[in-house]
Amino acid sequence: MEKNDFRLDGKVALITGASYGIGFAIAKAMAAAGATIVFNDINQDLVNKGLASYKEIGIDAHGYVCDVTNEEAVGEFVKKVTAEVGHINILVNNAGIIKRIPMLEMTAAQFRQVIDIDLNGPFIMAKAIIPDMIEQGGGKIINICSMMSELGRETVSAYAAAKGGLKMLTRNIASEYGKYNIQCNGIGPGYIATPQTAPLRELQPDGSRHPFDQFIIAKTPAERWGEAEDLGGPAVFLASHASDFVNGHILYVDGGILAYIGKQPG
Ligand code: NAP
Ligand code: GCO
Repeated sequence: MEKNDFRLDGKVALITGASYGIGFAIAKAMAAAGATIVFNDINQDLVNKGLASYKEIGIDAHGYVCDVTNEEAVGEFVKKVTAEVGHINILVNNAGIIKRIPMLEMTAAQFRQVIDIDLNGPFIMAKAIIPDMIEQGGGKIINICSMMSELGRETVSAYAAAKGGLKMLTRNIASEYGKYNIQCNGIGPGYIATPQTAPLRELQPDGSRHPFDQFIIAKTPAERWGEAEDLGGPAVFLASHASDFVNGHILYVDGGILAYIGKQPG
């Protein structure tokens, strides 16, 4: 093992939807390991907010407006980044949404929207970037999966279908492009305290913790929600030479939820 196997110096990392949240934390960790950071979000206001946040912590990031579901826009985005910043060595498919609606009340349009962003988006991004990775002799793709890549729960049918599909897209990219020295792996975060899960952690009118918040604490051996920063190290590992023989793997960073039956009530 070379001493700098965990470094990302000289690499360009593109993290989608990384103005804040998990994407921002992963970008922070990759920058600390030496990577040049590129990110996108769906409007200029969010990109500007992201650029200011990166600047605040000393990261000179490159921000672009791009909707990951728009194949033409993604093609232009990737061309622009390659011309203005350099060849993309690391792609993190992080952008994603969730809709918490009972399946029988969810419209097909709502279902399609989640699938479009959470599954079609990563496909479109990877398809746009893999050809240049092949030209460059290899690359790293990290798809941000979920507990819902393995488990279901009420109200998240579209999200679970998307994240289950993303697990298999990860394995398929690994299978199809591993021969070009492209490693495609997933990170499956547990329950992480970000804007996406804020509704599940809202204090109740009587000041008590949200029932779902209490449920997650009981289901997690670590007895806490994850912080976005908990995902930085695993992401740097999967983006670095230290993981060159890891391919098609979903690395669950969940405090032990998937291993644990849950704390007995009372
Ligand atoms: P978040 O706080 O909602 O951030 C998601 C980011 O993606 C936002 O910046 C969002 O922009 C952007 N985005 C949404 N649609 C997009 C599109 N079409 N094109 C480009 N960017 C788009 O979510 P998060 O909690 O950081 O989660 C990030 C990823 O981790 C998601 O894939 C999520 O499914 C996954 N995840 C989260 C958790 C968790 O507990 N938080 C656990 C497991 C997996 P807007 O603000 O404009 O929507
Ligand atoms: C939910 C949560 C989860 C997390 C995450 C868990 O409503 O159950 O939002 O889906 O976002 O995906 O790994």
